[in-house]
Amino acid sequence: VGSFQVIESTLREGEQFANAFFTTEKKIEIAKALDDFGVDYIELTSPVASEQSRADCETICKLGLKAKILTHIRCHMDDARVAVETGVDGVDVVIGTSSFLRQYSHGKDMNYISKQAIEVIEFVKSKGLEIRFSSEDSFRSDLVDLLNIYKTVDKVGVNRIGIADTVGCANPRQVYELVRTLKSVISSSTEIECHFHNDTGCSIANAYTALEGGAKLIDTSVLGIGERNGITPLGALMARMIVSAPDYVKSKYKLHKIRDIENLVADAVQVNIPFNNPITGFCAFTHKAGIHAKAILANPSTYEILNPNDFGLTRYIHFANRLTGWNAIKSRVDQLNLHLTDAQCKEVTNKIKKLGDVRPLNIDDVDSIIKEFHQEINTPAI
Ligand code: HCA
Ligand code: CU
Repeated sequence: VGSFQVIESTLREGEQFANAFFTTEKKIEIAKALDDFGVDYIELTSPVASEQSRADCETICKLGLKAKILTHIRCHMDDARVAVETGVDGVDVVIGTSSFLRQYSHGKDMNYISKQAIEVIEFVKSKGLEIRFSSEDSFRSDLVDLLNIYKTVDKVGVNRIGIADTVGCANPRQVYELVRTLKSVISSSTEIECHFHNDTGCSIANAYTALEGGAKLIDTSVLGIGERNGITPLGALMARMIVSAPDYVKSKYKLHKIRDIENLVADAVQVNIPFNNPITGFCAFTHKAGIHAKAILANPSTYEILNPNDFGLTRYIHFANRLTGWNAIKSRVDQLNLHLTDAQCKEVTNKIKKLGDVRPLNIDDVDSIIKEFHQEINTPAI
């Protein structure tokens, strides 16, 4: 899993999110932020989707970003002819291969798909551009059909072949097996790219097992936005991968920018950051139970697999509640610059827990109990 790459699709898959409407300025801002973060590729909406989509694609190609710019098209010469004129570095081509999509979407058989794919691939390559061929709905496609089409395009020569879990049905084991199988039939110079929808909550796990199986590239979007409930989120993938490949992830990506990028996109599509989002959810680094707080104060690794400092964030000990413990309260006492012995800290903790049994507490409640207690013990009895 050591050296994976990110194909960031907020400006393609993400545009398919129910709330998304990106102005040209917003697209530029997002593309620059993603580039600065360190993604390898930025994928843009097809230039044939609309006139403005085409113009925006050209504009982003001219920004001179480090990331390679891709656009995403149907496996059709009409689209390919427009795509190669936009200034992109590469073209991602996709066609549905499952019987569902063949029957109800484009209505083409596998022979036709092969012929079309070869023509498009050769054309894009003749323009000196990178090319990826992907099958849509790969996990509900016939395996023989799938391997045949991949072998065909691999023989013609592509930079990447893609697997797409278009409906989010795949589980990690199926992903691992399909990637392994695929790897055994294509040439070693062809990379495997994967695209996972999150309908059943497996998009991050599937991305991980794909990499374990030998895939090299993962499609992401910021906060996972996309069609329906979206795809593998960029931030969550970073959380997963910093644990599995810490040196690589820390040296390659500007992790402390994640929060800004997520805020930028959340704002643009008018959603909140989910409370339980990896890394940036409001409580992602909040520790509450007394036992946890005590251990965290002694050594954060006891109850943290991610270090908030790696993302420019800080941990928080939630001490204003009835589950609190005297170590957490002692640390609050220190923060308040008051001096209490351990025994006194235990005593004031009991007062706090008692009130916490009656109603929810906030920090002010705790601070006043501490201050009152401190004053009492320092006021000489008359
Ligand atoms: C879609 C297409 C796609 C394409 C993925 C890919 C999918 O919007 O339906 O190009 O690999 O999920 O199949 O996003
Ligand atoms: Cu998709």
